[in-house]
Amino acid sequence: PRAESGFSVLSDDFAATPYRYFPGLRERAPVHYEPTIDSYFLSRYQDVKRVLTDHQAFSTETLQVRAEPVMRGPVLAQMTGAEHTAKRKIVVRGFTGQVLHDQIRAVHANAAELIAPFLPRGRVDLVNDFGKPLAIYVTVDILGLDKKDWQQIAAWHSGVAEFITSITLTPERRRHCLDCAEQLEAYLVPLIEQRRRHPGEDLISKLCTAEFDGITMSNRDVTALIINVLAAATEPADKTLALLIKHLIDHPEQMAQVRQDPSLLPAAIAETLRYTPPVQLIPRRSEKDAVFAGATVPAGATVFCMIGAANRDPEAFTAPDTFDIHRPDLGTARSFTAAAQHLAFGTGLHQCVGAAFARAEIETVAAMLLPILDQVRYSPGFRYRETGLYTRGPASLSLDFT
Ligand code: 2IO
Repeated sequence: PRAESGFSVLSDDFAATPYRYFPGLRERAPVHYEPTIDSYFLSRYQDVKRVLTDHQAFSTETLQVRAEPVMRGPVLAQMTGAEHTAKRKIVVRGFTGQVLHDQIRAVHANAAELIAPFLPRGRVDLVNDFGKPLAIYVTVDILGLDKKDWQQIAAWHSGVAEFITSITLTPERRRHCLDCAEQLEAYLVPLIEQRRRHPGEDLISKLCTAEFDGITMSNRDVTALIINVLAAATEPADKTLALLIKHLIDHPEQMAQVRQDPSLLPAAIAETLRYTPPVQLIPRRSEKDAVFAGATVPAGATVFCMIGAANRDPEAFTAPDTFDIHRPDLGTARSFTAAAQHLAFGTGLHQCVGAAFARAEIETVAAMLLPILDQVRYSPGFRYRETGLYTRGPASLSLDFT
């Protein structure tokens, strides 16, 4: 497929199989302009890396329209300077050490509870039966929300996620998303006020009482952060898990190796994130004219970093279209840190603050599932299909086992 005049990343063809178009984009249209949304799409590894690390030239101002309306306040990724440093440290503390250890216990308990009813049946849709509810259950536990509200929270989350991950929204859908966010905010604010008075061990309490360099979080900060955590811990989780299991099913030799040696799981997760990043687009605003491979992006433009395309750039990875958990250029040990080679968590100052949690969550669930899902294979007649341009993953993954 050629990425030339007339080609659009908003076309049905691209949505069906984006990976087929990445080589053409990288080679012939590394700065691809979409007139209908007045945005530039960058597909080369070095260009994406530059945009995400040159914070002077490329800002996160895009989030003011893409996120703030549903986050009900400014999120971490929008902040700069001392405020960003302090509040990021507070959030890091909420996902490290003993706290992370307790969160992973919750992951394990929730995963065991959710998979149990499917064991006697020998069949599960890993996305809709398991991954999606699991992601919500875990987030509800971490935030110390009431488990009985999970379906309501899941519905509000869908609206919030739809808003953040849509390239275009009809006025009706936009209204629906904003309604979800407003109801979620109305649900959270009294809870935040109560936790301020009587703090517990949950993340909401920790955010309310935290202080760094004299900087503390307002109710608006906490609300935005909680909605941010809800979206960020939920939206990519079921996708990453399903993609990992899919790639291992499609590569039986590597599946056997991981089953035999679970210490290979981090490499399998990192390679899944490189090969098929669940977050495919990261937006930035150019603060001055910028030249890429001869093409100019004007100041004030919206720039989308194409993470899926960058992660398969042959300039950055050898045989990029091959799934290989042993690839030497993966740098597994660093894959969940600031030194990661792949760009699935972004890079630079705003790199994913939940990367260590994400790795621990997926590793815990996969380590639990693999022995249970003995002889795992696609269910008869199952047709694999991925959806999403912004976040992307399997629509479903129907599996038979034992
Ligand atoms: C609203 C796509 C859910 C994040 C943004 C500030 C969200 C931010 C991301 C990821 C995943 C989302 N951006 N996590 O890309 O916190």
